[in-house]
Amino acid sequence: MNLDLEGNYKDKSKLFTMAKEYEYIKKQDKKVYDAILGEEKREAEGLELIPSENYVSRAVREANGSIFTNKYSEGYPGKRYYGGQTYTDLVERIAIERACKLFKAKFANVQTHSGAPANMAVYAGLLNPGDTVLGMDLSHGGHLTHGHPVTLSAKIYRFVRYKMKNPETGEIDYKALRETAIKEKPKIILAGFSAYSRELDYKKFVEIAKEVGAITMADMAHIAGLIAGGAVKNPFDYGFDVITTTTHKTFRGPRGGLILIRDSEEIAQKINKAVFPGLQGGPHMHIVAAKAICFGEAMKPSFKKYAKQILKNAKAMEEVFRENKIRMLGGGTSNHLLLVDVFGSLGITGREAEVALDEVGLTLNMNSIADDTRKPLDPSGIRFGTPAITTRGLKEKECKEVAEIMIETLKNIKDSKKKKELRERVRKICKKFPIPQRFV
Ligand code: DSN
Repeated sequence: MNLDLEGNYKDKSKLFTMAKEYEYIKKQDKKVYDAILGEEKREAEGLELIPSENYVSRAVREANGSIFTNKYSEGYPGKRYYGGQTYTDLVERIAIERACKLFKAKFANVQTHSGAPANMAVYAGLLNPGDTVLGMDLSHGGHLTHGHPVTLSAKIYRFVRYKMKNPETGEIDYKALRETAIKEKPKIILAGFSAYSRELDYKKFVEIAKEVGAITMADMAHIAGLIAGGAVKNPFDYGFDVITTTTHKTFRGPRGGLILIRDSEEIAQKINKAVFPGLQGGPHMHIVAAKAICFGEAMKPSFKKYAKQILKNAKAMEEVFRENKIRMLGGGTSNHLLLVDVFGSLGITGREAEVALDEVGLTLNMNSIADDTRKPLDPSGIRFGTPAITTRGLKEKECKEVAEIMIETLKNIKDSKKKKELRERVRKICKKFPIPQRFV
């Protein structure tokens, strides 16, 4: 094996050497094996800038592939509907205990499959059909599951929105939020985002919610790892009632969801019932085991360092974009991501930018910007972030170089020769910073 005891590559010139892990797949199913190897090569030879992606530890992947996948365990620890639950109970209790400790919550549901079902479970547990939720507008950074008309939740519940007051600073229009809350009487006020680069004023949310008698829910899917690592504020410190999150993204765990309840047993029971039997059947216990490992990793001092470095790296990229006078929504970043108006600044669309950057080995996604006049499938912006490249070991200096490569690519979008040179620069960084196999 080309790995040292820490799981890092001994020979850094080898970009991917994990093939040995898949010897059974190789023997049994060559087509799937080739697809896995292709993905490994893609991940190893390019840099992942999608702010919701990351590289999990070897231990998380091992738990993901563990024999817990064989087991049905409907119910909750100590109250299951099938026999043979000694170890599922054990592992789920570990996951719950660690999740509660990390976020200072009294209750946690670790069974929800991902972020969208976690949000749906909160709505289903705490609302009646037709009830109102006040959430962030999608084009201002909110998420599809915060009531976009294409979702099932929008067909069942009534969503009303708040926006930023000023897209140049990212400040939320708290005055309008309060007025809407008083007028619409939401049962839930929802804070959270998937394309917003600033911190929220949780205290203001709680004050407004108290005034109108609403429950406060924070969808922290993007920044849960930053909260766990102490790099940004925890909504529970300001009195929020419920947090939903994914366990991948900045959290660096398996693809999955998590719901945390600050202290209300009544809310916790309603949400547990909504997850099972309301929305899901048997939990995916191999994922619950991987979540427990991820939460354990997030408790270590090295994770705190990691979370802080994500922010420093994003700031370093911000500087380069500012120097180049490229418009950033929110005027920059206070978290792990940046949303850049490439159409307004450089006259190229988000899609064109995404394709060109992919050609040089930088993966990110096109994204709508606030009140975008362009369509979501070819919007004005791109969204990128630093969680994955920070896991890979890049620091401020290298992140600045990545930002410079991005800007050179965007300014030379039709110049194939230039893009080839830039591709080589990305490859060099990838060779110097291979994907770590184990980092805790
Ligand atoms: N798909 C996730 C993201 O990229 O932000 C949110 O669901």
